[in-house]
Amino acid sequence: MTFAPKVTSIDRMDRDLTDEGVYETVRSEQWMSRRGLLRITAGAGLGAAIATPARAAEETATGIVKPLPPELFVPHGTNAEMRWEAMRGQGVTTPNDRFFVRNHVATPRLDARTWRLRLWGTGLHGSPAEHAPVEFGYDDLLGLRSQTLTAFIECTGNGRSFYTTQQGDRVSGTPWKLGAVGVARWRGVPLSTVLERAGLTDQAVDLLPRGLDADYVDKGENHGRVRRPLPIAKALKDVLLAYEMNGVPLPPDHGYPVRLVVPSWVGIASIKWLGDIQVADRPLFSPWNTRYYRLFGPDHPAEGTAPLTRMNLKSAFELPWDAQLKAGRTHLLHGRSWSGNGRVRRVEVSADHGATWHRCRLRGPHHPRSWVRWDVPWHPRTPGRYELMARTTDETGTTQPVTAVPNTYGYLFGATVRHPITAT
Ligand SMILES: Nc1nc2c(c(=O)[nH]1)N[C@H]1C(S)=C(S)[C@@H](COP(=O)(O)O)O[C@H]1N2
Ligand SMILES: [Mo]
Repeated sequence: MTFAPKVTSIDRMDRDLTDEGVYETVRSEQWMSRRGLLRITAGAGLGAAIATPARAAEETATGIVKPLPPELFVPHGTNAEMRWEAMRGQGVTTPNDRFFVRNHVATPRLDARTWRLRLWGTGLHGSPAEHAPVEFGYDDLLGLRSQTLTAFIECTGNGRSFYTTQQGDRVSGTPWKLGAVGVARWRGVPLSTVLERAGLTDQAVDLLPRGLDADYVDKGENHGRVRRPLPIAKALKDVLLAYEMNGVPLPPDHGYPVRLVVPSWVGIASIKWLGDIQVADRPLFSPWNTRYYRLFGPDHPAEGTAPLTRMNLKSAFELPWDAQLKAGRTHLLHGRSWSGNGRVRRVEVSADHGATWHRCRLRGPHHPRSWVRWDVPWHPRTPGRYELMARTTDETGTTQPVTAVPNTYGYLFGATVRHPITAT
């Protein structure tokens, strides 16, 4: 997909402002020089008053609407992880019935006929914060020129459990294996189109897209509705306001009627059940870019790293955890690899704890925002327990390491995963 981003004063700067680390420095500098002071806003105020109240669907214990058959999913509280064997024999995309769900609270049931997307804030022409927001209905979006994009969405904590099981690190959060990722063909309107129609100014710095699901309360503390600042440079580059997933309207659990798809970035950026977007001429903050989604811990700065942006590299076998395979036979192993940095270049598999690596055959398309399918033959000679490892190298030359540097929330586990197999 190619977007023609609008050139703003921000784009003209020569640093890569689609990277939030660099961006954070630059925007702080801009703000400091412009106002002489860095003010912190959590994006409260008008936004709260203009939100459409969302009716939560709590019919199920998980708050998830779609069925979660045990052959496809492992439930984790309000979330559901895809079992990797469910991708065996599938095409590039993850069918909607098995796409993982990551919900802070229950899936809200929204009505597209009354739904509105509201854009407001100091980064829009003639719309200071106290003025009426610019509104788009569902049909308005359907009437704009659409684009499609095949991209993965992956939870930042995907693979988190391996910090503990492989490395003995203590981390907090949902103990995902590798199933908090999926690839879909998303269709919708480029966010840049809607921003331009809403009257984006050259002064706009940050967006704060916010969901219509209920407030997120963590250990008694109410953080308000799920919302995470997005730099204008990324918003104008390749972000989609998606209303379709794999050829059908977005299912309720995946953001109906409209969600953001922020390719290659941490899943939290892809706000579901989008209700409003604050457009500001200054940096914005929310708990999702201050206290969450930075790396904390002994190996990181005390205040945490810059907010996380791109996902890292991972590889997964399309096999059950603890799969049983016949010994004395050759099996064609299948899997997928992906990287937030761009295209996957190479995938290798080891069955001897990394002593020797075998190059996999890459199959089908491998687009920079998606994953690539691969296969490799494997012959377990004798019955017993094995560990299969897969690692990938992407177009930047980065390879999955043997161990991952830990962080307290267990984000971005990127090391090779040791997949247990029993040969019988
Ligand atoms: N409004 C809203 N948007 C959200 C979330 C949420 O709980 N509420 N979860 C985020 C997180 S952490 C992830 S990983 C992705 C998951 O998308 P999926 O459930 O469609 O797989 O949605 C993101 N968008
Ligand atoms: Mo996530």
